[in-house]
Amino acid sequence: MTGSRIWGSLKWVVTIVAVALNAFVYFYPDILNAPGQCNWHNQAPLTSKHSYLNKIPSPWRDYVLSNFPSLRTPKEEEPYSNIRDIKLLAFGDPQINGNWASTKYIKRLDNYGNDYYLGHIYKTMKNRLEPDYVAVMGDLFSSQWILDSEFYNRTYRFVERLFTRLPEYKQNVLETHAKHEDYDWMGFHDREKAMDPVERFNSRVYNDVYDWYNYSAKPPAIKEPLFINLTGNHDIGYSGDATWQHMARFHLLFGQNNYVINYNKGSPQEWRLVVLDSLTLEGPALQPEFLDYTWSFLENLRDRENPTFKGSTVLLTHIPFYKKEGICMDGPEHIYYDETYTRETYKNGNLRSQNHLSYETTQKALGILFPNEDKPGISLTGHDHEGCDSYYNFEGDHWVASKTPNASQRAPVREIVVRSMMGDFDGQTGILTGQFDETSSKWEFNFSYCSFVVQHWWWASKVTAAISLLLHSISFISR
Ligand SMILES: *[C@@H]1O[C@H](CO)[C@@H](O)[C@H](O)[C@H]1NC(C)=O
Ligand SMILES: *[C@@H]1O[C@H](CO)[C@@H](O)[C@H](O)[C@H]1NC(C)=O
Ligand SMILES: *[C@@H]1O[C@H](CO)[C@@H](O)[C@H](O)[C@H]1NC(C)=O
Ligand SMILES: *[C@@H]1O[C@H](CO)[C@@H](O)[C@H](O)[C@H]1NC(C)=O
Ligand SMILES: CC(=O)N[C@H]1CO[C@H](CO)[C@@H](O)[C@@H]1O
Repeated sequence: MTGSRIWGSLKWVVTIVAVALNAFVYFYPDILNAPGQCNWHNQAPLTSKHSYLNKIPSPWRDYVLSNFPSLRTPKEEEPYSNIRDIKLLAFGDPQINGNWASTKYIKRLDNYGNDYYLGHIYKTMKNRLEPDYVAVMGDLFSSQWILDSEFYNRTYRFVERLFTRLPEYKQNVLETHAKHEDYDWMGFHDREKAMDPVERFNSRVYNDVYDWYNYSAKPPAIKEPLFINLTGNHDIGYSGDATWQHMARFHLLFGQNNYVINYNKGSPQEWRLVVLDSLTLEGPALQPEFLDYTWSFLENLRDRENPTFKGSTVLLTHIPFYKKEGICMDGPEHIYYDETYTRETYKNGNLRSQNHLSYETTQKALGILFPNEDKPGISLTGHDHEGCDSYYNFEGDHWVASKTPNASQRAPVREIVVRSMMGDFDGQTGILTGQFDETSSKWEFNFSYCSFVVQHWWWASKVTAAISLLLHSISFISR
């Protein structure tokens, strides 16, 4: 073969590999996962706005329409239903890193690519499934020991690269980042301290909110899913080291740490979404006020909301509930600062880390959060990157975690520790579907994972595409 023929075949081999890798990366939900796993549970067949596409027999039509959202009947034209399925995507602990002066170039490149790898997962799943809710399960960042400037920089990446959204939904982040001034956490501290406990609670109760920027917008006419950010130990710290500065900037850019949203109140389809800051339930804490606030939230939920609440609860929180060793990867563990920690001696005795909530906290919190014995409940958490699935059964006089449900005394609460979306855990998306069963008059919940692969495949798709483009340009120029 002559040189130019070898060159010509190389060019096409690279091109074919690039096309194959890109197809793989864009269509991974259907290629890598069992049928149904990357869809809502019992999802109704999709329809197209082009009638000739509706003639394609299923399941092929669904494959085509899942992967090419622009061919679908627009969401706004869906028939209105007052019994709308609960459609939530959950992303476990992205933990994005930052760059320091000492960070090597290869690591910087890795961090840069990782943002877009995670963003690719979000974009693919959001376009495919059009969720009403998206929750990031805490540990948004890799470290709580960062300055405000770095906090702004990572939040900027969070909205620009990972979880992209329309401009009006990220205006606050972009403005804060552009101003780049240290946040006035003292002001936040003063306002919080002065607030009456009932007033604080009332400011954490919402009804039928589907859009943070327009409370009257209702699905399907919402422009973005309701985006929920949870506090993680890497965002605000464990209670033994969480400061007012941590709490203030989290509230500024990611929202409140505790709140409840009631849906369909007073109707059989009633349910609620509770966001709970599990980092500030136990101490000893550096700022004991945080524990007061979170417990006060739970107590007010018990006294003010529970008496009129008849539905199912969907709980979102970072730290899993107590369970015996062996049920999940992480067993129970609490670590406290002691005299061997000489760097900041004022923390001695404080809670330094925890894998689970304690047994006592678990008993109390589950009782308050899931008050209705006949209604199934579900809790999604983060923290343990491996993920886990178990049930809290009420047996005798207390809640016991088990791999299997036991409904003999009351409806169990399922706890799903959402496996991380990081490349090392195969870029997971957790898909939670809630469907109202008319016969039993109850919400039923189903959960599945849609898995991607380690980030190297995503990198390979970009690199081969770039090389292929380069080879084509060279051969075009040198013709
Ligand atoms: C944040 O990003 C800006 C540039 O956008 C940079 O000047 C600043 O040093 C960064 N902050 C930190 C703590 O690295
Ligand atoms: C808010 O939503 C309502 C109901 O969909 C709509 O009529 C209104 O125009 C929206 N307001 C804004 C500012 O987008
Ligand atoms: C979560 O954080 C994003 C990014 O800052 C923000 O757009 C969104 O509104 C936040 N959610 C809440 C409930 O504040
Ligand atoms: C289910 O719970 C009941 C008590 O409520 C207990 O007697 C029974 O042994 C449990 N069943 C299993 C399989 O654990
Ligand atoms: C765990 C769980 O709730 N799984 C349910 C998912 O949906 C199927 C079919 O409706 C049920 O049979 C499962 O029990």
